[in-house]
Amino acid sequence: MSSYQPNILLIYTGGTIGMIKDPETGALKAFDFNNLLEQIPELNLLDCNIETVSFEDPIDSSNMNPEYWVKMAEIIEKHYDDFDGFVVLHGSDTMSYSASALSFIFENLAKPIILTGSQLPIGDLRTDAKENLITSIQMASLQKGGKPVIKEVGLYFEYKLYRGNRTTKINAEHFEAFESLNYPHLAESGVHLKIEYDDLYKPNTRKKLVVHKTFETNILLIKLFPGICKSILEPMFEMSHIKGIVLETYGAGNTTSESWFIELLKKTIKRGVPVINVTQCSGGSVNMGQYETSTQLKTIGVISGKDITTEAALAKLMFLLGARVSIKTFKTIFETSLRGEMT
Ligand code: ASN
Repeated sequence: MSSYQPNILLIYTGGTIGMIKDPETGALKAFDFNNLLEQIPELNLLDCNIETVSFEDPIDSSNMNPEYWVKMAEIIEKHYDDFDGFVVLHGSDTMSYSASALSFIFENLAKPIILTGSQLPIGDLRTDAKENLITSIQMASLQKGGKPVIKEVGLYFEYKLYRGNRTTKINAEHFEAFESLNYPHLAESGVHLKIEYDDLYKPNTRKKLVVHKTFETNILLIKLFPGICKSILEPMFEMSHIKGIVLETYGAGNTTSESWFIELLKKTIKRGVPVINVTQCSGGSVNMGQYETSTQLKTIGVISGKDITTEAALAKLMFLLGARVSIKTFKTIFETSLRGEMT
C-alpha cells in the first residue's frame, strides 16, 4: 500500500445533496455545509486528506450561470497546485451544463474535477448522496505512478463516472439520473472500482494549464417543432445583439426545407452569427447531407454539432464566442473536438 495520501478539495456549491426540508413549507432549501460533513463520518475513513470550501450562499443549480462557473473555476485555479483532485458538489438539474463549461474553462487540465450531487438530501434515510460523494472522492484520489488517473472533468452519479461534457440529465426521480449516450462511461463502481483506461481523456500534460473565464451569453437555443413559424422566429434571429444560435433539429440534423426558414438561416449566417446544428435525439449524430432536408443546411454554412449534447454545444458556443474566435475559423474550431466533447 502506498503511504502517499492524495489531497482532495471538496467544493460545495449547493443542490439537493446539502438541502434540508423547511419544516413550515415542506420545500427543500440549501443549508450550512458544515452540517453536511457532520452527516458523513465515513469521510474520515477514506485514504486521502479532504479539505472543504463552500459557496457562501449555496444555490439550487437552477440558478446556475456563467458567473458561478467562473466562481467554481477560480476556487479550483487558486488551489490547483496544492491538491491532487477536486470534487464539486452540485445540484443535478444543471450539472451537465456546468461539467461542460468547466471542461472548456480548463485547457490542459491534468487533474480530476469530479462533479456529483444526489436526488435525495444527505440526511434522508434512503439517500443516494453518501455513495455518490464517497466514490467521487475515491475516483478523484486515484493515482498511478504518482499522477492522477483521471485528468478531465467527470460526472459521477449512481455507480458510474462519465465524461462530464457527454452527459445529460435524463430522469428527475430515478437515482440513475444521468446518461452519456454517445460516449462510454469512464468507470464503474461495484465491488471494485473498474476504470476504463482506454476511454479516459489523455491531455498533453506537458502543456501549462490555461483557465478561460469569458462566456458570451447573448445566444439562443431553438428547438424545432412541426409548425414553427416565421413570424416568431424571424424577430429572434434578427435581434441585433444575437451572437450565436444552437438549433435543435430532427434526427440526423434535419429541418423543414421551407424557403423562408432556409433564407432566414442563410441571412443570419451571412451576418456573422454562427448557427450550430445539434440533434433533438438523445443519442446519435448530426450528419448534414444524409437527407435532402439537411443538404441545404450544409451548403449555407450551418455548423455541425455532430454527436455533441445540447448542454455541451451551448457551453462551447458561449466559450468560443467569449474567446473571440474569428468568424472565419469558427466553423472549423467548433467542429473540432476540444475536450473530448464530440467524436
Ligand atoms: N433542484 C436541485 C438542484 O439542481 C436538484 C438536485 O440537486 N437533485 O440544485
